[in-house]
Amino acid sequence: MTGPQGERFSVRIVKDRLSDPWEVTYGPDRFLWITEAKGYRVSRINPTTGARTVLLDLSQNRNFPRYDQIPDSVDGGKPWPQGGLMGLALHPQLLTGKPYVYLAYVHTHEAANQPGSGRAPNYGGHFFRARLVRYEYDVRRQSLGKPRVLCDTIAASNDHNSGRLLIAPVEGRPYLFYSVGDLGAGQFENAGRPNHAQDRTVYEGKILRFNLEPDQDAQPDEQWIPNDNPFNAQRQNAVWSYGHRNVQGLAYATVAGSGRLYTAEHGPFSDDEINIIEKGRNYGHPLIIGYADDNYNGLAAGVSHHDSLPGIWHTTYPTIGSESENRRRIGDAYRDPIKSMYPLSAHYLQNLFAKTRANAPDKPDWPAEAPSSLIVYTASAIPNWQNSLLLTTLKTGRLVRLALDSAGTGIQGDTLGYFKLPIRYRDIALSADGRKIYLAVDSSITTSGPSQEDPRTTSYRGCILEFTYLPDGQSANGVMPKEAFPPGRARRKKE
Ligand SMILES: [Ca+2]
Ligand SMILES: [Ca+2]
Ligand SMILES: [Ca+2]
Repeated sequence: MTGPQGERFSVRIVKDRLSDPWEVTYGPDRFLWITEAKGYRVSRINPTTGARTVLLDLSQNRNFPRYDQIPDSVDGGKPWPQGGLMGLALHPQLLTGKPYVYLAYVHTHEAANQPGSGRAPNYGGHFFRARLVRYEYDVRRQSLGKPRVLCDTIAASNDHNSGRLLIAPVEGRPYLFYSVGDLGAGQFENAGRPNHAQDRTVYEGKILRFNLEPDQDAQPDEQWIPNDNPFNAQRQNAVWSYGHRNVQGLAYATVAGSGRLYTAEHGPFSDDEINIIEKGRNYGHPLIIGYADDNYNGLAAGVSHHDSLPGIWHTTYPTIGSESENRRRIGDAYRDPIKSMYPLSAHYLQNLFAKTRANAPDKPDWPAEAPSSLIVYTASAIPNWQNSLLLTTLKTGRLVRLALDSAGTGIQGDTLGYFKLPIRYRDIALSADGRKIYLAVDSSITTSGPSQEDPRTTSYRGCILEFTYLPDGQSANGVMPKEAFPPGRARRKKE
């Protein structure tokens, strides 16, 4: 496959028949560590042979069955939670004395024993609970054991669980960051559920920070919360930043001498965001969508046609009077995104909202891409790629490259798209040398249309794909093809 700047890649399936691979991490052992969202297994995969070892099966640790495989007539239409088994993070000293593996998964459906769909009345939502847990990796037995729970009371949903884990340093010391979405509170089945993204005492719509090892505090749950977290009070509080909608991309990199935490976040209809996360800051949701540029004035972060729900847009999301006024009210704590993809006009949004509220058959589609993961490309193997953000998308099935500016605090140049296919890319990992890109692909395809008949894509489901960069003139097997002399641009374009 050829990229927009003529970059050439070969592609192959490393491992398929996975049950919705959700996390793929390139370990210090040069193996791929993966979680399966529905299969609830943690595995190590040899990237060369595809051989896999299951290290842990968590399916006995959830109190609900595979609703996605049970007919609604049997389970009353109970939904599978968004994600399931989600984030995984490896301790930076995994192989040198700290054999710790951190996992996030949904463990409880609070309505599992109730009849019917389990949804609270008046679109009040589906209530699940998620857990963060640390396991120890036993290299000899090839298993994960000795679980210790960091937190098991994180509210979850069938929507916007986020679920990404990342270990990143703050002032030279590594911590565990975890993203919790707003649980979709304000839209669809959760349109009547209260939204807590602006409430710093609730872990919804937040990025949380935890210790990698317990500290000396008396309370077991506070042992996992850093003593200098920004909103610690009488009780310690894992919240690191707030005002988030659905952060599925978390990445850390040092650019121009400064380390930063970057996120990729889902926008509602427009305005997928790239943010730089700072301690204690407010990222605006649901009071400011994308930039504080007033395109959502008079609108909200969601809209429904259920007139039993509050406000003019029939949602628990507050009506936004003015984004710039909300920015002024939040004050110094507010941070605008460094990039919004893509700020729709107020006119387009007003039409979309009016037609959605009326449940009109000609509701317009919207361009939000649903970014599912993020990594910073810091290697030098692919020309021009150094210090680019790479994010995968669900809705548009592509890898997006955004070049950071020289300071690492802004985006410069075009939004570049790669590997576009009618599939849902879920996560990204890079080989240590930066030549290989590993992408996790959902088991389901939601895109329809003629391109779905591409025979190649029928096998690109529930798998890990490996894209290998081919330096100029080199073919997939490393041999210079005869017709590549001289390497003509016209030929390249046809591929
Ligand atoms: Ca503590
Ligand atoms: Ca924001
Ligand atoms: Ca805006």
